[in-house]
Amino acid sequence: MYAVKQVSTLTGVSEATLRVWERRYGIVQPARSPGGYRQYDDDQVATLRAMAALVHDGVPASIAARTLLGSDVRPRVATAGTDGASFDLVSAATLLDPGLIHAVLADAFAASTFDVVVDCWLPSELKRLGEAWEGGSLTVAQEHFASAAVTRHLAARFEDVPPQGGAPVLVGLPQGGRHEVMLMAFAACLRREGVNAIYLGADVPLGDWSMVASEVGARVAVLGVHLDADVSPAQAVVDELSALRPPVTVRVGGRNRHLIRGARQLEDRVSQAAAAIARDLRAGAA
Ligand code: B12
Repeated sequence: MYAVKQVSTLTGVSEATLRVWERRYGIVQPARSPGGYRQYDDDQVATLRAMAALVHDGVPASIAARTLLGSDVRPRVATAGTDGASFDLVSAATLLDPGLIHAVLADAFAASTFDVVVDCWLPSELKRLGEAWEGGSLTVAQEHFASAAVTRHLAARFEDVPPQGGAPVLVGLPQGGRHEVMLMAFAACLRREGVNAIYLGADVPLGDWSMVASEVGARVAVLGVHLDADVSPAQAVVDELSALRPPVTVRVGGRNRHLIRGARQLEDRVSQAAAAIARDLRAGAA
């Protein structure tokens, strides 16, 4: 167990801030010694270190806490005209209210940087959406309503940045794959990094990948690999593109990416993954 002073040294966060994070966000709940002093365990120190790193990267403390605490915490996105009530993506989906979902998205993107929204807020909201759907409190139609609104919003952000030429990067899902939202967010990040992202979207047939790569002269492709059922179609795309001469380098993102052979794995945070590709392209190493 660690005392608050030791935790402050270990995390680089002042004792006062540690107490504020605990009181305001419930980020950790340290035990108390018989004398009433806070006592932190290793897991709690690790959580506070992660929180400190996010805040250091410019993530607002409230969003950092939400990200680390996962979907248990209801993100509050205030919307205009709702008498101060706080709404979120799941509430907007439940109500099937187009004006509200538009406001929730506009507010979320206005409240923070694009990167923070797509790296922190959006994944946590999508997970909550999944839990509500899985738990039966949201119908398929309500989930579709929300996913489609988010995808449209992200697509608009993609279109906001005109294509700038340069080495094309193909972005899509393998045959059968339909979990497109974070891929769209990733493609918008790529565009914002100045990369010539060619967005192919969901369920791209195997044969089309090499055809498109040859057509546009792409040397890099990015695939999202989510469900177990996506693994084998994704592997087939990687095998086919790597066999082209010259080969197309494939990068993979999504929760099942580690099951793919012959492709480099991208990290979870889509903005960071896009930045890494942009860096590699600039260095000629993609
Ligand atoms: C929206 C949604 C759908 C929508 C997708 C609409 C769309 N346009 O995208 C629709 C309705 C089509 C759908 C269908 C299905 N879905 Co669905 N879906 C979801 C939901 C709610 C959100 C998906 C999402 O965007 N997740 C993205 C983020 C939040 O999670 P993540 O996958 O862990 O991704 C992280 C990283 O990997 C990274 N990332 C993701 N993609 C990429 C890509 C790149 C390039 C990079 C760098 C990073 C990156 O971002 C996240 C950051 O932490 C999830 C719930 C959930 N927990 O994810 C279920 C979920 C993924 N779906 C699920 C299921 C079962 C299905 C169906 C099989 C249901 C059915 N019976 O038909 C089908 C399969 C469709 C298919 N063939 O692909 C399950 C999967 C369970 C499992 N472990 O395999 C989930 C988890 C829901 C649940 N709890 O049951 N789904």
